[in-house]
Amino acid sequence: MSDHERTFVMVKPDAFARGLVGEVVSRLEDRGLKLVGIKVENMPRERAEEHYGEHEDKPFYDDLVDFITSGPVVPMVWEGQDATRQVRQMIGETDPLEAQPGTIRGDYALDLGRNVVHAADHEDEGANEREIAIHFDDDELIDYDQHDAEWLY
Ligand code: RTP
Ligand code: MG
Repeated sequence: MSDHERTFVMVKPDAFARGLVGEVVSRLEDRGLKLVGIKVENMPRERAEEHYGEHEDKPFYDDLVDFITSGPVVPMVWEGQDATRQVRQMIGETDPLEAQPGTIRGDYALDLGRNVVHAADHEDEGANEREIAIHFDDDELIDYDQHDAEWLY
C-alpha cells in the first residue's frame, strides 16, 4: 500500500464524444484522488498498439486499436492511497453487462467495446509504470500538495 501510488487512466473515444470527460474526472476527484497529469489527443496508432500490446493475439485486438484511435482520448495520471485498485473498483467490470450500477461502466456503458474508460490493471504489477511512460513525458506530470493551499478552508 502506498499513499502516493500513481495509476494510469484514460477516457475512451465513446465517452469523449458523449461529453463524459467531466463526469469521469469529477468522480475521481470526489473520491479524493489527486490529478497529476492530463491531456487530450488523438492517439497515434503506433502508441495504441503499444498500449494494448498484451492483447495482440486476441481476436478483438484490431477492433480495439481501431476504436481507441477513432477519436479524441483523455490520458490521465491519478495519485493516492491504493489508487490502482480504487480506480479499478470505481470503473467496474470490463463487460458493462457485468458492471455494477454505481460504477462508471455500470452507469454509463452498454457495450463491451465501448466501455467509457480504461484503467491500468492492478493484477499486472508493471502496468502503471509502463502505461504512464507510454503516454506521458516526466515533465508532463505535476508535483504539488493537494490540500495545503492557504486559501482552502
Ligand atoms: P481496459 O484495458 O480498456 O481498461 O479494459 P479492461 O482492463 O477492463 O479489459 P481488458 O481485458 O484489458 O480488455 C481491453 C478492452 O478490450 C475490449 N474487449 N473486448 N470482444 C471481447 O471479448 C473483448 N474483451 C475485451 C474491451 O473494450 C476492454 O475494455
Ligand atoms: Mg486492460
